[in-house]
Amino acid sequence: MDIKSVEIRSIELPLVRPFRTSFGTQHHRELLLLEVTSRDGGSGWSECVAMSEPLYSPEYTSGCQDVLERFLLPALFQKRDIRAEEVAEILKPFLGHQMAKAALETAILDAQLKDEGISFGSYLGSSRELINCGVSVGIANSIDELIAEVGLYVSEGYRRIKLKIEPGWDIEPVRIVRDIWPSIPLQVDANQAYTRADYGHLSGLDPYDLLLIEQPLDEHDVLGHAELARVIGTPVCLDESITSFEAARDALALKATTIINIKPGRVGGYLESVKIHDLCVENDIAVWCGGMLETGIGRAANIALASLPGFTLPGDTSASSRYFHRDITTPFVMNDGQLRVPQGPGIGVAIDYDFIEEITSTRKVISAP
Ligand code: NPG
Repeated sequence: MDIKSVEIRSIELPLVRPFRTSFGTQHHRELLLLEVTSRDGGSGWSECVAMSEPLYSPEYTSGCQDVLERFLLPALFQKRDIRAEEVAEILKPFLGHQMAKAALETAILDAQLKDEGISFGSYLGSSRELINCGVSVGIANSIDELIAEVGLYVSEGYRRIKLKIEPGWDIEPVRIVRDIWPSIPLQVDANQAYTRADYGHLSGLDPYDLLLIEQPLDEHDVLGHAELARVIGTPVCLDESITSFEAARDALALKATTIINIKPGRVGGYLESVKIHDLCVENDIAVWCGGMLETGIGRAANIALASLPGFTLPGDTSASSRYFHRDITTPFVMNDGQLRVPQGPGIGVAIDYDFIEEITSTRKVISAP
């Protein structure tokens, strides 16, 4: 596409309930929305999944806005008529900033696919129309609150439960949830909250038949994860450590992970995600699609990705109602624990422009020279 301009907005949406993890509690989802407009009138949307503070990853919303404006957009504007497949290579000289890069590539891909009349799913290699949904449950204030929240999600039909854990909130909540729901697929996510001193403690999760433990150690401690994987029974799954195809390849070679969580923002986009998916399929490694409290715009593309054949485990791809009272697109409604992959061109969902307008705190249009 021949880019005319890119609009970057900051929006803030209240969450239906606070979401507590080992790296903090979210009450709202603040994020950037990008709309890329082409000279022939087409447009494409994306969301940048970075959080307001660099607590999950080094990126954060205002940092993303800055790198987009100062470096990434000027680099793209140097070339007329860009295809989404070229974006990563053009942006490669700028190190890191996967979430900002992913947002730019995704908006361009949306515009390109809308123009060509192709859905994200078909383009990425979707193999089914419905995906199985999991749900991520934050650290609760009490065991009673935890049971109530898990009970709500189980009654709504979610096919897998993920519990956030941290030191002091791990074996006991897992034991109780497993006791009440003996056959529900269950997994835990530590977001790097443990150290190499905790291997013995984490083996205390072994009796509870967990699908996996996600990112127990520091994101840079890949060898630590390999050591842990040798001494605990629960399969180890990496999230924060997998920031690229190369990181995934090396973690697999080191046997630091036997399952991979793919988050397109964390790895620099949907095209890199497909490369990681293909690598995992070749190596017989299960993958699942992570979530970062996306609005309907990011969710639509994630659901398309989660319909690729290697995504054999339910993802953190929940219904819109899990996050927001009102979404910024037609809401994703779960039926029998599944969501339907959008079939329309591009991300394939209708955008609620009026609502976006209402919740926009800042907006800036950056025009190509
Ligand atoms: O359903 O989108 C969701 C949330 C899933 O737990 C979830 N995400 O560490 O994977 C994570 C966590 C997260 C949320 C990470 C927000 C970063 C930001």
